[in-house]
Amino acid sequence: MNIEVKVGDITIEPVGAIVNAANSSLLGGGGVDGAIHRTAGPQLLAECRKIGGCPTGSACITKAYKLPADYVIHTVGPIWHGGSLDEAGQLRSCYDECLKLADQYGLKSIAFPAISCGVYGYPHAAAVAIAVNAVKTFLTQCSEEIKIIFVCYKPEMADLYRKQLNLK
Ligand code: AR6
Repeated sequence: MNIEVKVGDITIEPVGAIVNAANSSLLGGGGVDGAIHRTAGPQLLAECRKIGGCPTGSACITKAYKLPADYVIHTVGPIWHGGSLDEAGQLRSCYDECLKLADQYGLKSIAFPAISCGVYGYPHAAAVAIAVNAVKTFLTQCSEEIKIIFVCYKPEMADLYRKQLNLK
């Protein structure tokens, strides 16, 4: 499987697209969203403003401006409310929609942060299981070679991905 797990800052990844864990306004925020907008520069916010928003579970693509990636795929993860509001379905949809865009744009690599695992409060192990399942399903169905990188800010999160992927 063409899947890698890394600890670090997603904004330095020179990939086809980095995924942004955005909010539905697409107008920036804290966490990985703040880091991406800070590094990309104000043109990213201007392009996001034109898009006008993105519903939870959906994704949209922009240029990456000063980032080393070619594109940013913005997706809006669910806020965790205890699990009865289809948070799992919405999180799965985030991964599926991002991967669909990567495929449509013919990207060779895509880097994901742990969507919804910061201020949105999704339980980490459950979120990691959804991320890994979505990516594995995509890779078995996809005809093109595409590399998937899970970039984790914290080593504990990387351990969860490695465990889910049966990597050492
Ligand atoms: N590189 C990789 N991962 C990161 C980075 C980074 N530079 N910075 C943080 N993380 P969060 P969410 C990890 O809160 O839960 C924003 O304000 C972080 O440790 O960024 O989906 C948006 O505007 C965590 O594991 O996203 C929304 O309002 C993961 O990225 C809201 O937060 C996601 O944490 C979205 O919340």
